[in-house]
Amino acid sequence: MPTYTEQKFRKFKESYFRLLTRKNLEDKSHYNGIFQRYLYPVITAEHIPLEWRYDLNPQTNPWLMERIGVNATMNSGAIKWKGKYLMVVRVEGNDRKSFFAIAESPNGIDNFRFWEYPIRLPDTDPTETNVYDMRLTAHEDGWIYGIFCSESLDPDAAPGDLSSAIAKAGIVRTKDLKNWERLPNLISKSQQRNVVLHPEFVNGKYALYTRPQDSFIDAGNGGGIGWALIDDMTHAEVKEETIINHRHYHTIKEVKNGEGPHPVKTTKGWLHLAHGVRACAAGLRYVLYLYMTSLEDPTRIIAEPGGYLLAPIDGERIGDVSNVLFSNGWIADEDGTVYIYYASSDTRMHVATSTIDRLTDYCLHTPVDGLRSAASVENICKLIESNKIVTGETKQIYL
Ligand code: BGC
Ligand code: BMA
Repeated sequence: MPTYTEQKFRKFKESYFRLLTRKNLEDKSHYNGIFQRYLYPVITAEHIPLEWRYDLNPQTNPWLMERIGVNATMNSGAIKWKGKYLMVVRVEGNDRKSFFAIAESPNGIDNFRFWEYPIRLPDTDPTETNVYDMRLTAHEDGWIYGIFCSESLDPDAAPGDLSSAIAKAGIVRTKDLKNWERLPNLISKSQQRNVVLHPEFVNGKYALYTRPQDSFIDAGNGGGIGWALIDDMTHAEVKEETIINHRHYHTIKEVKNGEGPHPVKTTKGWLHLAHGVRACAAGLRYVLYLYMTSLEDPTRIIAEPGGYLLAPIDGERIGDVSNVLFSNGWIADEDGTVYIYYASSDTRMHVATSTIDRLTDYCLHTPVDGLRSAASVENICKLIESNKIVTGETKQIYL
């Protein structure tokens, strides 16, 4: 007969495996024809392996107490690897320290499981306090690069100011996602948080999407998504930076914006996913938007639909940092399906699915932001006009 404690341990493990193996379902309550949301988040703090959090020996932990708490799983890079859908998850402990860990799924929408250990990132700088938001790029040079934010206390912070920080871009590379080689941090005149490697050489050079900012939080007077050509990733230095995607007054990206994962190559152009931030009485609001650049010249915008693609809804609105959607990972499959992995409110990971065809159609046929209310009304009136023929039919259906 198993003891009461043994039974408790067994039941606890069973409920964990039920969570891991739960089938995800399309969320039919929201429709827009552009993407499909799913009912359950794909990775939450509850998905973190029990071995990382609990002493599973009933002798030394008779109360089955959590020994190391995990606060959130969020902002994850993504890659298809040996037929599996992988995320390099930003895991944040109860101690506020973030680290990276790989979780893998057979189908991209459920059954995500973490590998046995979190990533032991080569620890090269004792002042580096926190690491987060890794973007993965399988580059045509044969390496998989991970670029992430490496954060330290600002050495110039006034005494007693324990919040001012500086953000640098840390760089690692790997061939197997197990052994990671750390390269020197990106050298750049300004702080950098959202740095992303373009998957192809451009004019024989590596190309980075950057996000220059004047201070840790403020984009400052420049801002926007930048572009820089780099000679050597083992000594990466931003020498010249041009802004390719700007911020504008009274838009979803008025305060700041940043590249999400690396863009996807389509026959019509490079498809980009980015985040835009605006300020409001409730604080910063983060939403996701798309834009496209030319295949011939990846710095030239060829389409930018007005407004956001994805904004927080329902339970997504609430979390550690509420009113935030953030994405630094998506997977474009061989059959044209796109898995958009996004975090809600710095707390949990979700997936939304779409296709390359739908997303490019959305980019090319959604009116651009006219930047003024009057222009938005004009866009609606144009659509009403062109709908006049079908409206006749619609009215008949209603009657
Ligand atoms: C947090 C990030 C956040 C950044 C700017 C960091 O300390 O870990 O999640 O994006 O501050 O607010
Ligand atoms: C940042 C990002 C994310 C985070 C967001 C909201 O600037 O880099 O890490 O999701 O703020 O807190």
